[in-house]
Amino acid sequence: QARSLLSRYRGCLAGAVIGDCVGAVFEGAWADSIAIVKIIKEDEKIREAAEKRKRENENPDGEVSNGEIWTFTDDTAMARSVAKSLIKHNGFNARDMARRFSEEYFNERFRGYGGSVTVVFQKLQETEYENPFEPAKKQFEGQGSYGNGGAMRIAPAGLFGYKDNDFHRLRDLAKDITNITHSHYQAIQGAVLQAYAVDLALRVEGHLDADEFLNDLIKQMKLMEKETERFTKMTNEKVARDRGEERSSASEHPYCDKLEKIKTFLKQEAPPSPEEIDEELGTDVSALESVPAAIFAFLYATKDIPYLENRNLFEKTVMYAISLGGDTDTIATMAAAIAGACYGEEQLPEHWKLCCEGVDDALEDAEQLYNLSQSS
Ligand code: 8NA
Ligand code: MG
Ligand code: MG
Ligand code: MG
Repeated sequence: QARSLLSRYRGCLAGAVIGDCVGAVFEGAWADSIAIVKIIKEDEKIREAAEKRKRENENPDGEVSNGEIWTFTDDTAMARSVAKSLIKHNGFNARDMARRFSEEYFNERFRGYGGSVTVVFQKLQETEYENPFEPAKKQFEGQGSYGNGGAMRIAPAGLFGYKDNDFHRLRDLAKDITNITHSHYQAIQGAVLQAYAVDLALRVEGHLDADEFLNDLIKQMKLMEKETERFTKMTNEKVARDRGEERSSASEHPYCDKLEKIKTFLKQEAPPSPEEIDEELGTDVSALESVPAAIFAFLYATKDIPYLENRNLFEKTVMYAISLGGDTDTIATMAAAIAGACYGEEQLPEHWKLCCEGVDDALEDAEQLYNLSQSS
């Protein structure tokens, strides 16, 4: 099935919005054996809302629809700022992006932002975006935030960087975008990993080879983790000392370890349980414990999953990602961005597109990013 590049761009950004909107319903939920059934029920609700909307649209003289809407959260609010800033400047402009992040937050504070990132918005505004990277560096006593707030918004960078076909340039772009709010190396590495995954997904032709996909990611992440190896070792040892342990057993290349673990999960006979996935990959608000889960969901969706037999690969990715529990909107938005880039807009269910807030806006941004990718 040939998927046009434009369809992939649109699938990626609109897909990300859908993952956020549907995932947000389940944010913080614990994964359990009936998680998928609850998600199917929610999907039924969306289908009914879409039917209602369509009927009302066909009958313009009838009652005006105040039809139910699945609203987006901080993930989409920030992703659209990234997209619009890249489009406006045909590249990265730190001050402009910082301003967009902050203004978006102060206009709509209710979008469910992370607990600490709002301090950054406050300081950025107070200093009139003079030094757009400074406030983030001061977070967590100078450590920087390791939250997934960089990775959750990075998909437009994957679309913007696609034409260069250059991992180093894409890495630098994802770093810059993330550094405005998240300076911890794990937040940055997670955002780079997610950007790479989107880029690779855009390039998948025909059959998706999970091993090849993972090996490509591991190759790039090895280089990145090599650079932070010594620092990671020091940090791990300090944490161990603080806990009164003699040695640290923590890894110096945690992203590569998790990507390897995904390979194992995909190969093993019995499907991994939600508990195992949470334990080995993680499903929380940190970048390290959510980006690998999103990549895993995307790859696992090519398998047979109970209750999802009649769904396409995009739907399976989103529903399975949500079923992992934890930071569901963010894991689903990241998994959906990758799946949308791989499978194209054709796989986005009509009723999700109709009822998720912000889909049309994302489609327009995607179109403009596509146009930029076609001009040099
Ligand atoms: P952030 O930078 O505020 O980080 C999120 C949280 O991670 C912080 O509030 C801290 O608890 C913790 N954290 C990050 N760095 C450190 C550190 N160096 N030391 C100790 N603790 C640390 O915000 P963000 O933009 O990264 O957050 C993104 C997530 O928050 C997304 O999931 C988004 O949807 C949102 N969110 C998630 C939930 C949830 O429970 N899943 C709820 C509301 C909002
Ligand atoms: Mg969110
Ligand atoms: Mg955990
Ligand atoms: Mg979240």
